[in-house]
Amino acid sequence: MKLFYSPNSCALAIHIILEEIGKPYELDLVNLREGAQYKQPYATLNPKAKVPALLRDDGTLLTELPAIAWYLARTNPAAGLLPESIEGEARLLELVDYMVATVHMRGFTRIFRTAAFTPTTADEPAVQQTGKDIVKDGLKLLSQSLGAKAYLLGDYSIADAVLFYLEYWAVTRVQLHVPENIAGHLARMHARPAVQRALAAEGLAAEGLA
Ligand SMILES: N[C@@H](CCC(=O)N[C@@H](CS)C(=O)NCC(=O)O)C(=O)O
Repeated sequence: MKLFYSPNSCALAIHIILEEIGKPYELDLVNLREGAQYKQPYATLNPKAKVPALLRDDGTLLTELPAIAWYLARTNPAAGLLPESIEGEARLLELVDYMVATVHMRGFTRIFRTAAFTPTTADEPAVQQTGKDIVKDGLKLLSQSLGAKAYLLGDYSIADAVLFYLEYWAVTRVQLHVPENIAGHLARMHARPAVQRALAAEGLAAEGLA
């Protein structure tokens, strides 16, 4: 298996999940800053021009973070990365979709790719502010979901790897104040060896702790 990633992108969630599973895999760097997602050979392999993407041993490519995370968890049940009940799995998918489709795509993307949301430079501060508001509202809702639990679903799951990149970005890239239990979750994630290995491999170790 091979993960196509770019350092400090949302592919970090999949990188962590692969480390949690502990089976051999390869990493292939698609440097987003250099526009490698639009260049060959990646452009042909993944016409969506996004990371993460997972090249599986049968030669097929799987895209979209929630699908990759779920596939890895389902095909590696011994890692215990999914709740056992259907209700638990439905709640997990509900959270993952909200984190990726709303908090990341509608929130962080406005902050990081501001010009893509308006043709008018003068409007960019307002777009950024909207992005920050979406992220803050999202983290507030996620804080309520987390409550006093150690992890989003109680036991550790793929949803926590997804929450990690959001809270990590909030703290290190946007310097947002995050709710106390989200800061606690971030610290708990930093203590996991799989997270430490993924961060170190991406050159990100030791960032993001309050
Ligand atoms: N919906 C996709 C979105 C992935 C995504 O937006 N990835 C970003 C990195 S965090 C990317 O590849 N951006 C490159 C670009 O937009 O040019 C997923 O869930 O995997």
